[in-house]
Amino acid sequence: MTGTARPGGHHIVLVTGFGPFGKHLDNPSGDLARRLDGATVAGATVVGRIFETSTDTIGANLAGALDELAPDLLICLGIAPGRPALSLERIAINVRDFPLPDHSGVTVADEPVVTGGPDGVFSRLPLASILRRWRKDDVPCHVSNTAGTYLCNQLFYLACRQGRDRGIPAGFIHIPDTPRSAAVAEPGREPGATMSLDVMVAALLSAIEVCLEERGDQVALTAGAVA
Ligand code: PCA
Repeated sequence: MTGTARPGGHHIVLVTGFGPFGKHLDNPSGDLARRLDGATVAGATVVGRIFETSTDTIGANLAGALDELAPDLLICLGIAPGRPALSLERIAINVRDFPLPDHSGVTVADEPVVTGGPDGVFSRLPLASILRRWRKDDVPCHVSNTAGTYLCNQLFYLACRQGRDRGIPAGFIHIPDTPRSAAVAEPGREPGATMSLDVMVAALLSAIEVCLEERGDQVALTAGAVA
């Protein structure tokens, strides 16, 4: 594993979630980060943080948490309402094009995340190994080729770049609604796909374990999609 080994070999895993946005007053990605905070996985300590869903603060919040904690692994989480499975995001793109205002009321149309940055950056998490573990554990999951153009893509893009600069694995996982968050966002509506927070907590703990065990072996990612 790369990263900053502390005295005694103690490692830190940073897991981030988001606060509310739009009609998603109850964002399960924040709940998941909170639930994982303080967990121990393979001797590493998980620190959960919740970021405001605001385009102007997200970069500083990420950089601040990375400077403070110097983690060995960074996994960012956000909700993708309606998706039926955990989405291992493959690529972040250098676009902010918001379908709705952020939580501070800011809307951005067709602007880059980082001016002059590369068009796209790949996840630095061992996606194939996580996918294999989740399939073995019967966790609904897939590799997604788009994280959208909203705050999650913005954070994912920044996380990949920061991860590369700091020499640590970093990436993004979109999660489904929970039964409760779906009911809060769409009161009175038939719920779409949901997944319980307990299932997601267990899945994230095993994904973290896989990331920490990964020796950097190249495992082919067989998760192609027809457009
Ligand atoms: N999901 C949104 C932003 C915050 C969140 O949890 C997204 O997919 O961009």
